[in-house]
Amino acid sequence: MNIILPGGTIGILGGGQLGRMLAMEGRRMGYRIGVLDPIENCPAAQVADFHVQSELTNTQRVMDFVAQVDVVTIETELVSWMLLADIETGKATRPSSCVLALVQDRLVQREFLQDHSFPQTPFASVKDHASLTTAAQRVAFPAILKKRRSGYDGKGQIRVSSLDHLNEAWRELGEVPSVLEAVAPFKMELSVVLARSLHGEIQLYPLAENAHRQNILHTTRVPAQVPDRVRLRAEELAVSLAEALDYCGVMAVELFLLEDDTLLINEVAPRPHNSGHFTFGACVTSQFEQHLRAICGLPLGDSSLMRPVVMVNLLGDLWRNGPPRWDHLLIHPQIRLHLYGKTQAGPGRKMGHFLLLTENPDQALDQAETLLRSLTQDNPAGSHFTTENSAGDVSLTPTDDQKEGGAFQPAGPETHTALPSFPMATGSSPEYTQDRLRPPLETPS
Ligand code: AIR
Repeated sequence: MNIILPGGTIGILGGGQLGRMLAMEGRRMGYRIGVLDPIENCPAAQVADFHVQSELTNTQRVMDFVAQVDVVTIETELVSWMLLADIETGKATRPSSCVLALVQDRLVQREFLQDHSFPQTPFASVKDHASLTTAAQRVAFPAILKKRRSGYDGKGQIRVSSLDHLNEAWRELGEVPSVLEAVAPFKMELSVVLARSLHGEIQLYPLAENAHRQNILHTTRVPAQVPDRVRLRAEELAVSLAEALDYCGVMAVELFLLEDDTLLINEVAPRPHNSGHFTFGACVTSQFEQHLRAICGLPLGDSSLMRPVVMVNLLGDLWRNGPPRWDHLLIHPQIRLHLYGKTQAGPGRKMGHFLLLTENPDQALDQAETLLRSLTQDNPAGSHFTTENSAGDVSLTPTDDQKEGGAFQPAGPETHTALPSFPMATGSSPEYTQDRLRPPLETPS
């Protein structure tokens, strides 16, 4: 394959936040970016060179799109692997349809891990009513029934604690092919994000320590606070997996750390990953640039961490009582805010994230929680949302009235909630000091 240099065109199937950050990094590097996604003004379309508004399943539109680009990649597993197989007969496609086929079906993924002797939790296939009992004999409760396809962020899965409960869950999921997995008694959730180039070169990002809330990633702390031998084992598992898949691009391996320091593989994501968002701001090369380098046949960038960091996801729930208080967050110079440009804020929907760069990873999680809370403290009275549908999604489009004032006016500094003083990361330049650039944190309310 020829190397694709800046000036070439990258086609991304899917236009959510991952596509957006790929597009941002790609455009910075001088690539043209095309995005295919059904939603008008989706997050990636807002920053891409061109957007084809189409369902990911519309073969004709997808093929027309692919004809306009030099290399194709995905930002969601919801792309059909069969369509990807058609695409790759005529166009460089990374990751490959084989990898996607394997990863987008939980059972196939589990069987692949088993065949390659990777450690994982006990599991069993559930394909019909009769297999529920067999599955319950093989997998101890508590367990999780997960649809084989199309689930992410806890969607399409139900935790079960008895056979009756399992029967109910099976009905609730629509009696579709599923997998029953034993709940792993983990003490910590970890992930390894890595990039593998076309030539097999690998760059590992530092091990990430993750916390979830309601099955959705809440925070990532890097470096993970684990002994070196745990880190080395996690890296070894991730590298072996990337090699076993003959992977090209960025991928993430989610892991559970058990009490005895055993590691189990939870799942593999064949794309940049939410737990790798810290790289976009805290590492020399972000996971997004790294993915583009890999799929374009270039050497990989340096994945070193420049500063310890905590990433916090910003979910749609934060918008419920009005716009979050970005002024409370942005008062801190060590914060990097990313908002994805989504126009509807649903409960549990990922709307953005922030990074807290720090020299003090021990305290950073508490500090990040304080900052997160500050976003909903002293919300201006009244909601600025124009509509709310039955799913609880709120539109972020202001009415004309609201555009003129009220809730949309940034509140003055006198309304800042008192926040603790956070130790600054040590910058290389002495002029970037807390005192000179930052207003005092303990502002009286
Ligand atoms: N995504 C893909 N797999 C898992 C996640 N979180 C990202 C992709 C996708 C977006 O989430 O960027 O396009 C979909 O987000 P939403 O809020 O529209 O469901």
